[in-house]
Parts: sequence; C-alpha cells; structure tokens
Amino acid sequence: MKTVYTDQHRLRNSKSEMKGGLLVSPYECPERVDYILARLQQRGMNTIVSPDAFGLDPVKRIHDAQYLEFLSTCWTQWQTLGYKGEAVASVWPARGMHQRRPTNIEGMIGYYAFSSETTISQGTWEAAQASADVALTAQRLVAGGERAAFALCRPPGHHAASDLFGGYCFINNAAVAAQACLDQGAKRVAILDVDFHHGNGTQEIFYHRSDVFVASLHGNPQEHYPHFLGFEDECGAGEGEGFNLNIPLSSGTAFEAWDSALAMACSRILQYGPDVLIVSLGVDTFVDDPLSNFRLTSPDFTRYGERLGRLGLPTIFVMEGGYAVAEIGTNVVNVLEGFEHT
Ligand code: SP5
Ligand code: ZN
Repeated sequence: MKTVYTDQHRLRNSKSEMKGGLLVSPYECPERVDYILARLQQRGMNTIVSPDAFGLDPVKRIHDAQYLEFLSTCWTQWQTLGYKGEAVASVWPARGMHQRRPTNIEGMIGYYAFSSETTISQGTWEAAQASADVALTAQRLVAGGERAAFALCRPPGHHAASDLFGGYCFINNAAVAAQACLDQGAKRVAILDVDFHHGNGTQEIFYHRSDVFVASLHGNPQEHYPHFLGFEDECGAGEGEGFNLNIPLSSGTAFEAWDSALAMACSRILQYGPDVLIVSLGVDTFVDDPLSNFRLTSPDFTRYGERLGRLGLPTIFVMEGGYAVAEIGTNVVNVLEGFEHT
C-alpha cells in the first residue's frame, strides 16, 4: 500500500495546548509523523507519494466558505491584536446568546471553535490545506484502482464539522475524501472511525445524508471528549436516519470487547454495501495513550487490521489521533500490515 505524505505537516507547529488550566506543549505534535514514517520505512512499506494540490473546491464541498476564509486569515488577524500568545477562543455563543457571525477576530474565533485546547498559529492553515491534499491524493489512488492507500494526514480531521474547528482538527480530511468519491461516481461511501474519540465533525457533516454511512467506536461521551456528541441514540435524521452508528464503550475497554464492537460496525458496513471504505485511523485506543483509556496492545492493532482487510473493500486509511508518540508508528503500521495480509 502506498503512503501519501508531505513534510508540510510541519507547518502545524503550535506551541500551546490548554490543559487543566495550563498551557502545555501540544500532544498533537510533528514528531508523531516522524515515528510513523520511520516505522513504515523499517517494515518495507516505503512507497511514499507526494500529494498534489487540489485547491479549495473539494474542501468547499464539505466546509462553509466563510469558515475557510476565517481559518485562512485567523493568524494574520490575531497578530494585529498584539497578543503574545497563539490564537485561542475565550468566548462562545453559548445557549441563549445570539448566533450571528461576528466580524471581529476575537468574536469570530469563538464562533468557529468548539473546544479551547486547539490554538491557531503561523502555518496552521497551510498545513491543514496540505493535509486535505494528502487525503485527496490517497482518494485518487484508490479511485484509480489501488486496493488501499494510506493518507498520512496531519493535522487530523474527524472533529472538524462543516464550520467548526477543535480537537486538533480544522479540515475534515476523511469527509473531503468521501465527498470526492461521490463526486467521481461512487454511490455509497462508509466511514469507519476507530479513533478513541467520537468523530463529532464527521457525524455532523453527514448526519442528514444516506450516501455516507458513518460508524464510530469511541470512549463514552458521558466520560470523554468531545462530551456533547457520540451517544448511541444518535442514528442520523431525515434522509440520514439509520445511516449513523455510534458505539460508545466504557473506560478500560480491552481488545476483546473493542473487537466485538468493531465486528458489529463491520457487519453494518457490509449491509450498507459501500463502494469504498474510509477508515478514520486514530491509534489513541492504545493502552499507554496519554489522553485515553482503552487497553489495546500493539499486537491487537494487527488483528483488527486483518478484520478490516476481510471486508474486501477498496479502502482509504486517513490518519487521525494517537499520542503515545514512541509507539504510534508500530501501532499504525500494524493496522496497515494486518490489512495487507488478508
Ligand atoms: C484527533 C484527536 O484525537 N483529538 C483529540 C482531542 C482531545 N482533546 C482534549 C482531550 C482532553 C482529554 N482530557 C483527559 C486527560 C486524561 N489524562
Ligand atoms: Zn482521538
């Protein structure tokens, strides 16, 4: 399987993440990708393809144009305020407040943010756009007949909604790739989100649609980020009713229970009969992940990669989370290898 990669991900290099009332060094850091690349090389999965530039048209199929305009100008506008830190929201249009779009940058960043751990700094927009190009290039490989491709996206995307950023995500790379499949003639796309966190952005984007089936296994939102979405009774609405599947799992879930949930999601995907599968591949389900508390071990990732391979679908892997940096490469490559062995 080919990997699509560009070192432009390094442009996403913010210095601060809000955690427990302190600004800490971001978990979502450039080194994550270095470890993945090193492990791909070591295991001989070393066909690396550079992305092409697709421009904003395919991104605008998913995201609101004013939101993209905000993302692309946020850092420049923030700098005019003379602050010493990175751009971060401090005020939100919460319940009962007017939802009109502010034009001032401090209002606007709160309007478009759903979560304050994620800051915007120099290069964030450029990296986010390159990350979408990585996903679109992988999509094109699979549309062109490859069985699978790995989009080594960074920053990740599954928390980004049509006009919201947060959870380290700005552009929903998996959603952009899914839409590109449909725009090129696919009738049905399935997105399977195995990141520890619920893919709230992906859910929101496709919630009213039946042409994309979204399934997510994740830490129960009663206890875990993103807290407000990801419950079992969110099944889609309108045209989309029955085309969203959430499987929230308890803290401490180990492989056996996790894998039965995956088997359930896989059978729903087969029932749906998609032309292509997109896997939102977060490996923060790993036992030593610092943000999460499932208990998958490195060999478990190989086993579930095999299960994904047995679906027999053209598959685009899109990188999402995973913060146990030293093991992230092993865990990602284990999934891809397991998949390829089927
Ligand atoms: C793409 C992705 O995985 N985004 C995750 C964003 C999580 N952001 C905040 C998480 C806060 C978790 N707090 C739990 C701390 C446990 N020590
Ligand atoms: Zn995650």
